[in-house]
Amino acid sequence: MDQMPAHVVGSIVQMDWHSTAEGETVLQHFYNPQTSGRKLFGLLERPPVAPHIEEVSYKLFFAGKAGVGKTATISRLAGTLPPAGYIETTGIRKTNIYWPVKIWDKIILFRLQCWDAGEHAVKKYGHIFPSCKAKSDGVVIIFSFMDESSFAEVPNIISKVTKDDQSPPAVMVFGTRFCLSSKLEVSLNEIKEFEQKYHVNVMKVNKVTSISHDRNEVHRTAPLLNAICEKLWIRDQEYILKNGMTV
Ligand SMILES: Nc1nc2c(ncn2[C@@H]2O[C@H](COP(=O)(O)OP(=O)(O)O)[C@@H](O)[C@H]2O)c(=O)[nH]1
Ligand SMILES: [Mg+2]
Repeated sequence: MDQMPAHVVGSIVQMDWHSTAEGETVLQHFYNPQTSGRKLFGLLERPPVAPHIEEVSYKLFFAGKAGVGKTATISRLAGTLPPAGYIETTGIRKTNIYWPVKIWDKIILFRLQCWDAGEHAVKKYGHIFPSCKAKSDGVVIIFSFMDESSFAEVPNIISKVTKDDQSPPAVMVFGTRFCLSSKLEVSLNEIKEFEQKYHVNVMKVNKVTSISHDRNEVHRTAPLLNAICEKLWIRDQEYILKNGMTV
């Protein structure tokens, strides 16, 4: 694991920028007028934002026990409807998510290529996990607050995705089905200990009962997307710094 202390989330990316007039103007191009949800962009598409806006592209791998909500979380980040009911992801699924952020005084368009694989495929075919992990810039490890065993697996996944790697991916941990009014299987004390031990912030993803297709969806999802983009940005800066110093 990296030895850097966990940074303060929101110290680089402007966390409330999407609610400003400028942010809303840019985000306008990300909606699908037919569904009023966000648009999905194909491999060769890009949201029609001003051409001077710089685009950066990253590969993100979503890992975690089957059923914890990897596919549902990606749909939520993409602003699209999650699949109805539980369908195990077959093979590898890639979803492109475009998200604009403001870093200092500059708007940067992040393209997050999210890789997600079904448990069955990972177990059956040995190459699936390595190919999802290969050259990934970030790994989002997902566990469920309602499943203690999924949380117990997180340290193993961290070591699996960071060991023997010259430039390990940024590691992010999301806990799904978080709900203060229910009895959680994973306690907040356990989370605190984990955060101190592994120097990562655990992002709590609220239990979603229904995804409403309104533009407020963006405001609920923005903190997660901003935190991901900030982590990736910091990893790049550290990489540049490290290599600059060793040359
Ligand atoms: N209530 C609730 N259900 C969820 C949440 N996330 C996922 N689910 C449900 O849990 C099941 C498994 O989710 P899925 O994303 O397919 O898990 P995966 O195997 O990790 O990709 C699906 O039926 C989802 O609808 C959540 O935050 N809240
Ligand atoms: Mg899945």
